[in-house]
Amino acid sequence: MNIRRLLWIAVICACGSLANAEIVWSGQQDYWFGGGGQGDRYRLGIDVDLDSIADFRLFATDNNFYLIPTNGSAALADPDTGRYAPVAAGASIEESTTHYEWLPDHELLAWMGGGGFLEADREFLGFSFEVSGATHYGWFRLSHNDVPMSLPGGGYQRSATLIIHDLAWETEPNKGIIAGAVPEPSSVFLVFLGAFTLWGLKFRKERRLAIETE
Ligand SMILES: [Ca+2]
Repeated sequence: MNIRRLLWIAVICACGSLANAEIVWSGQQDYWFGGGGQGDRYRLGIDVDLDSIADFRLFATDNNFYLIPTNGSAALADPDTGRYAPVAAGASIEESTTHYEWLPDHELLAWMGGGGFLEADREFLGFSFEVSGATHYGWFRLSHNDVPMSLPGGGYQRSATLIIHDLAWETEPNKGIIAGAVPEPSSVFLVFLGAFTLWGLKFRKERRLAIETE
């Protein structure tokens, strides 16, 4: 039996505990997403609640990182720039989050020299998404590294990475969540060990598709 099958069995066994959970947390995952330098394009589907419907997509090309909310999702943006921006640890992510607006659009997270998540160090992106037509709130914890790489013969190119450390979401509809809040230690962790396995599967599948079609 391979490790992937074992993970999904763990998911099934842990699902019974979800009924009483309020916040679902991924555990520390530290998922690295490359920036797609030199014309490459990478995509990653993120299924927050494991219903096989992507709630967000990450898109990267030439070291520019975009967030694409899907199926009614949105994320918090700075109304002055119109772009996604970090919220402070401990801030309440809710329908009316002070100093932010909800943006449902394909928009930049970070690019060379700019963006709300440029060189972010474990910063929080507040998000909302829909489960059976009801709105739920959550957060991603992200870091961004923008590293110049020397080239033979001189010069350099950039090689950026976006790191998704973890995520959490509130299972009660319309209830806000505190940025950085996690549940009490429980078997919920096992549920999202499986979730990130799904990310990986989607990533490889979509990446192949991107390579084949673009
Ligand atoms: Ca979903």
